[in-house]
Amino acid sequence: MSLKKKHMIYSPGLTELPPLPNDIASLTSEFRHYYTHNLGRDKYCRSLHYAYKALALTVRDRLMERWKQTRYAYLDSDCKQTYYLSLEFLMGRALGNAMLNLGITDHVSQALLDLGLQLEDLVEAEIDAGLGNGGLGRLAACFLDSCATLQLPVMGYGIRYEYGMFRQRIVDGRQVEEPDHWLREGHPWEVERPEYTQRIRFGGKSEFFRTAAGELAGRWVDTSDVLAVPYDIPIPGYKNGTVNTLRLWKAAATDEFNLGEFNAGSYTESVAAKNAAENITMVLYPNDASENGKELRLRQQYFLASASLQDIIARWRALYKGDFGTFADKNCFQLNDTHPSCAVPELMRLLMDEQGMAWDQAWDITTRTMAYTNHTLLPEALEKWPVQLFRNLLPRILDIIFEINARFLKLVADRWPGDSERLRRMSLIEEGAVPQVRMAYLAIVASFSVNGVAELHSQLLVQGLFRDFFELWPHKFNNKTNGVTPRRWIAWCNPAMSRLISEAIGDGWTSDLQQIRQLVPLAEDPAFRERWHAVKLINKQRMADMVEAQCGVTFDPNGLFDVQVKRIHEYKRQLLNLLHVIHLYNRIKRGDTATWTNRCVLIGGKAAPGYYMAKLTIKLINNVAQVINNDPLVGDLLKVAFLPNYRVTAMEVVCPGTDLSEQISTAGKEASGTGNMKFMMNGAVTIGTLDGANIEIRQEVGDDNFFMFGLTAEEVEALRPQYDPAAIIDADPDLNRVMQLLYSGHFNMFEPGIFDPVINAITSPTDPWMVAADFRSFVDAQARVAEAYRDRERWTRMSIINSALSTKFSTDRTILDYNREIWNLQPVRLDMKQG
Ligand code: 26Q
Repeated sequence: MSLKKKHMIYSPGLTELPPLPNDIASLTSEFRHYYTHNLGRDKYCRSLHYAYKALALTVRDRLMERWKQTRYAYLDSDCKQTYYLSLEFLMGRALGNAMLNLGITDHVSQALLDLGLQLEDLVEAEIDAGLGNGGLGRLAACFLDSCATLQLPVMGYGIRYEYGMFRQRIVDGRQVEEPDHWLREGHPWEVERPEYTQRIRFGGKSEFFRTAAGELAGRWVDTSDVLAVPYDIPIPGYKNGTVNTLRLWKAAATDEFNLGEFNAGSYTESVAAKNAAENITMVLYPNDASENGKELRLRQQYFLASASLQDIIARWRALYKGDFGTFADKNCFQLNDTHPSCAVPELMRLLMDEQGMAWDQAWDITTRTMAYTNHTLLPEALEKWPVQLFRNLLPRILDIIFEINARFLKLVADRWPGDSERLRRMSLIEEGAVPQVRMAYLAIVASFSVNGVAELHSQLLVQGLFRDFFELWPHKFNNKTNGVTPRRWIAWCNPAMSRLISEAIGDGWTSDLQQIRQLVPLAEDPAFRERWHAVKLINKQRMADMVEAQCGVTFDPNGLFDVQVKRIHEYKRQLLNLLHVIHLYNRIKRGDTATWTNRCVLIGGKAAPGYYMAKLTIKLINNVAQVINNDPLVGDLLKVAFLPNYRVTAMEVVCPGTDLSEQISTAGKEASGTGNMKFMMNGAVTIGTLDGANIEIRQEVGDDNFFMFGLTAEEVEALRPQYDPAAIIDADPDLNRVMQLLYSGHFNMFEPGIFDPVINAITSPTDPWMVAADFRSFVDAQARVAEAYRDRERWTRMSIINSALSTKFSTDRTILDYNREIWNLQPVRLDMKQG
């Protein structure tokens, strides 16, 4: 105690500073200060990185005061808080977003110009924070932006992976993965907080004992521990003085790590063995469907859950000591899919084993604070972990899961006496050769709210995967349709369109997207349409420049820019897109071009490294592109490119430049989609199936402004038993010709047979994704697209209407829904009004 006191300081004068000025001269002088005095660079330094870093530090300084004030305001108001627990936060770049939300972009740009520097060049020097796979991770990032903008006390908790999502290179048309060591040159946005380090247990054994009061209690002994060290990242709201926190945990070895070996004299070996502990946060798993049974992944999940909960409980105890009476009224945990669902048994353990609570009180707190969001409809993607793995790694946690299950099954048995089949179906433990823990069921049983991410998805969940649970607890289930933040996905990534919109309707739309509806009547104004079209052309040229640089393919901005960017997955049906491309190529070869719309097709996305069919699809796209782009007969009629290393930063260029957004998943398989919303906001028109949020997009814009095609989710399931792709191919001359081209090896002349698995998948009556079933309908819809695009006035009208009616898809709306129906937080207004 006295030791601790000696190291403590109390000096208000140390931390009370006036706000930093944002005028051009101050920005210039601080930028120069960081560049020369802090980073030690001089006029001979040629690396842009240091200029970026100096600017990042200058901007970060302006967040610090607001960050502190936000913390104080939350403490002072004693408000309820929500914790967004997620294994992924796909943040992308931070600099532009911070400047935008502080409202200092123009001043910074001018300050740099005075020094002979271009802001864009410095922005480009920042490496993406790629700590996520795709939709689920990016959604978490958009949520944080909206929570800060709405001044809601929400904190993100995640993992500080040393290596983020792999970089994708294309070699000979195939994906090659390279490690993404994104922290190599430092990350100026993070602040290490070693004083909040937590200790995480693994292994050992669980035992029961009698407390002094004679009660039976559990404890976890002989564990091998790992430290969790937090790094905080500021999350600025839009021009409102709020700065929230994203806290990311890094694993570190304890000092007693392998003490045994140390004492035996093998000092170096034992220090080297620290690696094992620090491996936990080394790398993001690059699968966007669950990878079953990997011990390291379960370690990551428990590590995040335990570190975050211990951190929250430590803060609670600092204020309320041992009184947990209002804990459930003041705290909420939103689980981003089942990945952090170890939080359920871990909160029980902490409350019982560490805070001495009895089961019923701990369970009451747990079930009043946990809320679970589901992001998938694919049954094979529901997370399950072998019981044996839990027993070895987290024995005390497994005890608690068993106890939760025993009490839950009793409840089910009381409600449906004698229905043992139902007990088997609903058990948290799947019996079989390898008994497994069903994580989704664990999350449902412990949560007061379970939500899907689009209307259709939420409906299908309660009719399908979670039907039994819906019957038991209908009140738990609800929908929260996804969104995207209009700050990054319009204001930042599309400055030309933002200027035009603000000139027309003022700039209130950035934080109140409802206002963008005022563009609807302007769609009928020819002069406005002309300006809108001019903006699109600028954005298409920017995208074409990127495609030229990255793929070596020339896109003419007068053509229709037809884009599908997302993870490569069979259910997303990049193959269907490709079949249409081959069909167009075939038409050109046959001279069927009397009416024609020039088209530039861009496909991009990463395949999970172990997903064979997805990787083969990338190879096929590249081979088809190679043949088409080099056929002199084709010329500008059709171009095809595969964009390597698709990521947040690439989407910032792609979505403003796109005319046609491809959202063509097999109906009933894509939970929501969020790329569809980014495209819509930026004035792209969608060609899509009735899947996920596409349905709601079509509802907003109407059938005239959306190209719908394909079977419905219901029709897909009805057709499945008698699905006969061979008959479909036979009956459709266009599809027949496409398949003939594939069979003939036209796209793999020197690589015989390599695409046989693709051909077999398409022609198989058990093809789960029913690519052939939707071919005709897709090609017909594409013909309507081509016709619409030839009428420039019509297309531009559709484009404006899509932006104007995208209001629903702002995460500001999504978050207000979460807050009204799940979190019940009070916004905390701050005195510091601007920036
Ligand atoms: C789980 C266990 C082990 C290893 C990996 C995983 C894992 C990791 C990531 C499982 C799934 C994911 C990611 C899923 C995802 O991104 N889903 C998407 O979520 C979006 C946001 O709600 C939706 O819009 C998409 O429809 C959905 O596919």
